[in-house]
Amino acid sequence: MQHTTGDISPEKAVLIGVALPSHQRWMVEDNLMELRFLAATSGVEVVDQVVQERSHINPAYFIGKGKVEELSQLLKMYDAATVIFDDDLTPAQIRNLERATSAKIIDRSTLILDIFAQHARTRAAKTQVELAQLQHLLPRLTRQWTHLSRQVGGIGTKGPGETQLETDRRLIRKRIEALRSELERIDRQRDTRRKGRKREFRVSLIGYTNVGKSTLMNLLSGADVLVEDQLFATLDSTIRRVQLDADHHILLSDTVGFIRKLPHNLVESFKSTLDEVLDADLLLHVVDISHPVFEEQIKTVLEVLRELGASEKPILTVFNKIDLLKEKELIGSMRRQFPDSVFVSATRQIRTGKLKEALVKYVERNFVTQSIEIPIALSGLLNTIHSQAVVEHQEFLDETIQIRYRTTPAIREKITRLIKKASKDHEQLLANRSAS
Ligand SMILES: Nc1nc2c(ncn2[C@@H]2O[C@H](COP(=O)(O)OP(=O)(O)OP(=O)(O)O)[C@@H](O)[C@H]2O)c(=O)[nH]1
Ligand SMILES: [Mg+2]
Repeated sequence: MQHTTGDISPEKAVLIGVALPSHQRWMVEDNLMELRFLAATSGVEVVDQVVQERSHINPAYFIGKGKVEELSQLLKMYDAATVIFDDDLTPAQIRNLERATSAKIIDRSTLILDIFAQHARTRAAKTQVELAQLQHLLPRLTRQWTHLSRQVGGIGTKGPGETQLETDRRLIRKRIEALRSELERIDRQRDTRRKGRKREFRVSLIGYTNVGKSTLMNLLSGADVLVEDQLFATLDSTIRRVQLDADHHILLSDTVGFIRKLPHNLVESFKSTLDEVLDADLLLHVVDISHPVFEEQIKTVLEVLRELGASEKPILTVFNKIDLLKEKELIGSMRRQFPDSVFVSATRQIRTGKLKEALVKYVERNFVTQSIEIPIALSGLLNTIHSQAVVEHQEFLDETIQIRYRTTPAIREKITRLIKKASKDHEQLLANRSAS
């Protein structure tokens, strides 16, 4: 898509939504509002929108033939050359609509993919987006796709008797293969890094796009993750250590937001970015309670989690942006529906202390209690134990120290190992002394 830079005027587009008998009109209108936000994020100017009520989808044009006529007139009137549909179209529908209107026809998935492509910064994100784009494009390739063939064209790229379209398809498949193996390589590197983080309690921020996940990340961790009033400002995972209070800390990750009808290819290729979600001990589901359809957004997020295979994870729901809330009664009714949830404003820092307290409780649930008795000679280990665990009791006896502490199973293991090693070293020292 063309973007606004300098004095080039933005691409103009008309939005189209279809209301079938099973859809409620307000929902279609609301979906179009979101589509408008998507278009704006992608740098397109929306000049008008059309909603058609139909009893069924027209297989040839998606909308009715009469509406296609009306659409052509609208495009002429606004001097616009792009049409964006809220639904995904079949390759034949795209071809027919392009012929009938001479405009560029874009569906919701293509638009989302376009935004992802614009926002991708790292090598991993760029590779994932390009893979998803090509997989979406391949079955929809209707015209000559001269871009790629020009890029890699030349000797050996054109088989005898092949049409341009076939060549393009073949090139795309080849590129898909190359991107897949590149992703596998990136994944292997990530796995190595991930192994080092096993010991900590891990929390993943998840939620619909633009709800304030990155704002919360920055607030809790002092990180500097990009925050924007845009859809999909964040594409890559960021991980930070967050100290909740003197005794508890977590590893917090921020990642890509979800949206209604997230293209399947995209979920597929972002699976490794979303591995943080699968590895988490707790999901922090951020909801924008000031959004008119936040309850729909909650449902969408839970659906995507199911698709990822993460629906069994414990979830702490955080209702954000309470500063924008006009009807405060909503808080009461949501609290009844989600008894363990917290209500905050990340930007105004309202009740964010409550969020930390709730997180401490989750970390504690994972804690185990351990009672030990160590020789006084090993008192040097006390500092380490105090810094890694919550010490509940400590008593110096004649020759030993009794300690009871709480911590994660992994840190308990680490402390046990340290004590074993220190005892061994100590015994060795005693043996050497008595020998000399
Ligand atoms: N009024 C208000 N605005 C907020 C609050 N929290 C976040 N915002 C705004 O909401 C917008 C989106 O915030 P982000 O933190 O980028 O949201 P995100 O969930 O990370 O979004 P993506 O990464 O795009 O999915 C920004 O303009 C924030 O300033 C809040 O508590 N109150
Ligand atoms: Mg973000």
